[in-house]
Amino acid sequence: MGRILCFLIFFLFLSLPNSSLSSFSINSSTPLCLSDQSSALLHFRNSFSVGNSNGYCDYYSYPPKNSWKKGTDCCGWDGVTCDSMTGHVIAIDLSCSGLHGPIHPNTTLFSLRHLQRLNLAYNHFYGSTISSKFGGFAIMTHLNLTDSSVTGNFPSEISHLSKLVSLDLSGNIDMRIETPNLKRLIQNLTHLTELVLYEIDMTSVSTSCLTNLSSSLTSLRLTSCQLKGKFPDNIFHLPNLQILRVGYNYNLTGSLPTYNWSTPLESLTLSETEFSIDLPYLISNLKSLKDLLVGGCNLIGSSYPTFLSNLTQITVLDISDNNFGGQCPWSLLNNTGLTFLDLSYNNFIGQLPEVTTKLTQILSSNNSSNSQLVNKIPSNLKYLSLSGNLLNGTIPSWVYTIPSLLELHLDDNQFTGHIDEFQHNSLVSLSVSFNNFSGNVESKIFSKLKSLRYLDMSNNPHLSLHSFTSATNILSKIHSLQLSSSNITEIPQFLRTAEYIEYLDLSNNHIKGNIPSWVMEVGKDSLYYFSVSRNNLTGHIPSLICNLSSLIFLDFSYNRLNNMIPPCLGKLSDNLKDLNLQSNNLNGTVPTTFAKGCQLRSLKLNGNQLEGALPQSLVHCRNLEALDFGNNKINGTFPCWLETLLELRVLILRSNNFHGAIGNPKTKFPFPNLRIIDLSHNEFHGLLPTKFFMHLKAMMNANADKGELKYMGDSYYQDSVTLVMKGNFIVLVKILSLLTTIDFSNNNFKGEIPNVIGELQSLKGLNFSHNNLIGCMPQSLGNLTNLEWLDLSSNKLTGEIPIQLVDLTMLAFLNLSENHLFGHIPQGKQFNTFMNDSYYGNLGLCGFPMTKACGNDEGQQPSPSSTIQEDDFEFENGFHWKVVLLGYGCGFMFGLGLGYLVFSSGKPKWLVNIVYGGRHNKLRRP
Ligand SMILES: *[C@@H]1O[C@H](CO)[C@@H](O)[C@H](O)[C@H]1NC(C)=O
Ligand SMILES: *[C@@H]1O[C@H](CO)[C@@H](O)[C@H](O)[C@H]1NC(C)=O
Ligand SMILES: *[C@@H]1O[C@H](CO)[C@@H](O)[C@H](O)[C@H]1NC(C)=O
Ligand SMILES: *[C@@H]1O[C@H](CO)[C@@H](O)[C@H](O)[C@H]1NC(C)=O
Ligand SMILES: *[C@@H]1O[C@H](CO)[C@@H](O)[C@H](O)[C@H]1NC(C)=O
Ligand SMILES: *[C@@H]1O[C@H](CO)[C@@H](O)[C@H](O)[C@H]1NC(C)=O
Ligand SMILES: CC(=O)N[C@H]1CO[C@H](CO)[C@@H](O)[C@@H]1O
Repeated sequence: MGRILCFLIFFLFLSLPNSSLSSFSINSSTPLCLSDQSSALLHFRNSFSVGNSNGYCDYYSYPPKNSWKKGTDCCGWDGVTCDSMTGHVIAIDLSCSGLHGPIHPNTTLFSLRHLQRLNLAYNHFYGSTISSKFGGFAIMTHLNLTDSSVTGNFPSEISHLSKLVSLDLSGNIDMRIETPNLKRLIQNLTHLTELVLYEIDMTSVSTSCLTNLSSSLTSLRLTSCQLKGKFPDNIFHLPNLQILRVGYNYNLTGSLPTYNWSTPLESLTLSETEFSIDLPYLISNLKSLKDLLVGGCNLIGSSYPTFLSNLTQITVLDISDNNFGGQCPWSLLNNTGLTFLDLSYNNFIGQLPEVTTKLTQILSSNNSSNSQLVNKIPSNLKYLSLSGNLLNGTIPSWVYTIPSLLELHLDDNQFTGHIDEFQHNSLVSLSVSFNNFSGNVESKIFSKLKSLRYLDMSNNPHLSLHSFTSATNILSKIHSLQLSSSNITEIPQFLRTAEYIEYLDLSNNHIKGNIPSWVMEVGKDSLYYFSVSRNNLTGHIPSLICNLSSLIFLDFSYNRLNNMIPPCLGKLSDNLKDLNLQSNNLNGTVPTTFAKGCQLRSLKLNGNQLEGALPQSLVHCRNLEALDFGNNKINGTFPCWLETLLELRVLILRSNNFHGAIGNPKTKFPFPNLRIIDLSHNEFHGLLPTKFFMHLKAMMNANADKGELKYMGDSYYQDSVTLVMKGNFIVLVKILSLLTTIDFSNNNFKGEIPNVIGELQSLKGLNFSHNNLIGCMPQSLGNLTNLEWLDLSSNKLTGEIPIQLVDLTMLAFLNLSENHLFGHIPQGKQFNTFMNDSYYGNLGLCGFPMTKACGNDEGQQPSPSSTIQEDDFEFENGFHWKVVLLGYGCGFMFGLGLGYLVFSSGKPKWLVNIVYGGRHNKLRRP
């Protein structure tokens, strides 16, 4: 989606009627450049170094501007325009010039007082702020700093530029605008026709300040600005507005005018907003509409887009992600002007239409009423996405011959048949993954695709890729290759010359043998994502891997790699964010050289033969979210030094040789974000770490992130861990950030379960089984209302099962077996679903489902959700029950622990009888 959006933005740039580039032409009759201005220009340009240009400029091959030389007439330099009368420099276009470095606040640029147009777009100004001195260009009409890495607050002085006609500061994602400055700008810049601020942070902007936009405005572009609140209605009535793009402001609400709406709007983007849109109404009103982007919108009205066929002028249409069903509106393809069509993520059915001549049209209309026809190849189409629908059938031949196509997305449908030879050499991005394509993919299919950068063919189980992976001399421009789950047995040979490869996913195949060293050579400067997870790789991980200095994500998990982890991997972590080597045969120690500034976010080494201690240098990795060292032979004491990692959510030390007591936190706010901790199957001893439990803030707030299900990890990478949940091993492919579990099972923890455990209210799983815990089950367990599994088995717990547990309505798994619990098993709700195996080995428990009955009055079951009031026990038989309960009963804070003493010493049996007998009237001590 991100890439698509990116493309969209690039693409829409291009589709603007007048590119500002063309307006900087050099007039042959201009007088010579003034010498002070010439040196100011040179000084300005030379204050930057010249390096790589912005990706946008590469993509569209912007010409270099090389003619700036001392001693030549500056009015003849590329991108410089002088006034024909005075010789003053009035326009500078240094866009896409690869300028690197900050703009100094005292730069000589500001001495060029006569500037009317300044374009510094697509350079790298390294987080410079926009100096207030920009406000000194009194007669400036055009200012363009798009995508040039300027940051900071938008200066109020820009509103001094009262002649400004066009302002473009878009794409500077670290720049902010606050309401007062935007308000001032809008009030003072009354000549403004273009206001382009997309991707600038407007989180705190109050949308009402947009109400007074100048009526001369023709273009307003505020896509992805984090705008929220209600979009002013009157903007839809601005008499000259042709371009309105406010999409991807997820919390922006508003509605379209319902009457008297006549507008010259040609381009409208409302995708991914909360606008209510009556699409048929919109289409019948906007007669001049050429671009319409309403992906992921709140559409009201018809669910079948027949009305779309009325859009006969349309060139750009995005109705993705809207639950449209039925046949695709293929007639759109008859629009010769159509350049962009996104129908992805709907429920469209049927087959792609055939393109037909008049003759065959007559023939086929006779015999197949189903088949759809379009007049001719949509020859201007640049982007076609049909991803995520229910389309089937084969890909008709016209699709392979659209002359200008840049992107084709057919993934996630039910297409069948062969993939044919692509005839369009312009194609940049192709995805056919998650379909039922079959047959042999010959390398010649791709031989014409000289510009292809993105290829995703993964998950077509019947596709044979052997001749494709053994081919050489194809796809030399490839940046991203996805061949996951494709039955391939080797790393594709053509990658040997793929010097631009950035993203390589070969996971879940049958690749065998060693990791070839040429991969480390080819991807040296570019490869950032590399997964060969779930293959049959053998041998060691070559230290050459550390050549891949751009790596952010490395996944070699689930192979048969052996030997040591190259120690240099620790040093790679000034870029590396995710390192996954789990389930191999690696031995030796965990790399120790994590340096300050380490960027690591997840480190998964589960299921190897690693030994030695954990390296303390991991604390340099301040962004760590997930650490999984489970199932190794690592020893040492509890790594409490990890407690200062503010982002740490998952800590898994399961099945190692850790030992010793956990002790107390050393800092005030230990593990503030921890949600999953698994220390099971080690040799930890001592008391349960009450002081840590008291601070596990992320486990306390049950409602914090309920609303939407958020998964951990970036969009390109989802975390997964294996946990024991409800008694079974379960691999959680995506860790719900809601999931919180504690597993301390199979250690030697002793003492009682602290009451404070009841404050960890977002816990879904709690496992203290197979330890030496004593005392009663705290009543506070009844507060853990999200609990789905609870295992306290094989300890020495005593007392009754707190009746409060009946209120744990999510509880699906309960194991209290092999303890010294006694008394009546609570009845009702979930407790009716647990069987004997939840309780066996507790000789004192009685009632359903145990065969042992509870004394004489089984008829009197406690009401399911009754909670025990202290008052219930006061003054019966002249005895002060409250005191007794506080002193000896389970589940009352002060009495914790004493309960156990009472029974292990077998002491005041009578008291126990009275207490429990008094409560349920049916306890019989063994
Ligand atoms: C509006 O523009 C005028 C003329 O340039 C300027 O003097 C004034 O300070 C500006 N007002 C604001 C609020 O910026
Ligand atoms: C800003 O400059 C870039 C690069 O020249 C151009 O593509 C874009 O259209 C300009 N913005 C405006 C609003 O003209
Ligand atoms: C939308 O608003 C809600 C509530 O104010 C907020 O939690 C959420 O993060 C916002 N969503 C986006 C994408 O900004
Ligand atoms: C589409 O066009 C047809 C024929 O011109 C017209 O009857 C219908 O109302 C139009 N639909 C919309 C939504 O404009
Ligand atoms: C598109 O072409 C097909 C086939 O000729 C035809 O049936 C259909 O009516 C056309 N649609 C439009 C809107 O022109
Ligand atoms: C294609 O999908 C349609 C609608 O879901 C279905 O009726 C048809 O049988 C499918 N055709 C094939 C070849 O699978
Ligand atoms: C042109 C000019 O005066 N440039 C100076 C601007 O300020 C920086 C440091 O703040 C100096 O290094 C430049 O020489």
